Amino acid sequence: MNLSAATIAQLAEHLDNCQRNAQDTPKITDQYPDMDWDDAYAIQDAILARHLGRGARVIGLKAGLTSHAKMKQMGVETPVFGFLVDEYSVSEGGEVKVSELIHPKVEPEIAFVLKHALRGPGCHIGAVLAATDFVMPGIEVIDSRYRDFKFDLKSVVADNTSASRFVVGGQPLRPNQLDLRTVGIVLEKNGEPVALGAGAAVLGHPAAAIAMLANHLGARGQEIPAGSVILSGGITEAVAVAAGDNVCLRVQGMGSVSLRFV
Ligand code: OOG
Ligand code: MG
Repeated sequence: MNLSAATIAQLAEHLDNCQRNAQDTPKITDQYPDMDWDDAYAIQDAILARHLGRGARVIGLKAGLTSHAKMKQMGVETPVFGFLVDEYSVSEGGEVKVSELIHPKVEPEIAFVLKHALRGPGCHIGAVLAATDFVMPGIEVIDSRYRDFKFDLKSVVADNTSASRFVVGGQPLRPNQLDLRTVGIVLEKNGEPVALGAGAAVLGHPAAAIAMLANHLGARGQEIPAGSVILSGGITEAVAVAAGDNVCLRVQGMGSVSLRFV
């Protein structure tokens, strides 16, 4: 760790305020170039503590930058992990108010719901599938607090990996009812397909992203709790949205899930 406890607390407060006020900021590594990975996750943890202090509940976790399309779009090379709190959850077909966000984008994802906790190290796809109750379509709304969505990995980790809203829905399936590598997805905006892909775009198999998350948490003495929803990461590039947009994700054999921006 290269940052003092006071600096970590101050950066957490700053990013938390940016999110709450829908205001952007230059990426924090501009001012703190020595920030390391532990500092970045410590800032994310301090933001989580602020949410919990306001009465929020953690309802899930997310992996991000798990596909080449996303890594290329953002110019980075390593997956990152964040948390999902109750206020991020949008009901199926529900509304997202763009006035509460800075510059939202949507991502097509496969969501996992676990029946057993998962703990690394050594977690692999097989362990993930054994622990998975069901998978379902999910749309993540990301909203980097950084100006023009420009960041490096440490800045985006500190900013809880741009998490802001998500919706899950459609037809849940047991993991043995489909091949998550070949499952096809189409993301539509206002009825037009804007992105398409297949599950294997995420690390060869979306369950690999969940295994990486379990191994990441295991190294910090934590686990993925049973019952959590986990977003495995955008299969395609993220797509910018504006008020009035209707977004629908169709996943082969799993129906569709949608939300509206107002
Ligand atoms: C970081 C979060 C990326 C994903 O699914 O790849 C992410 C960002 O691109 O702002 O959630
Ligand atoms: Mg995502």
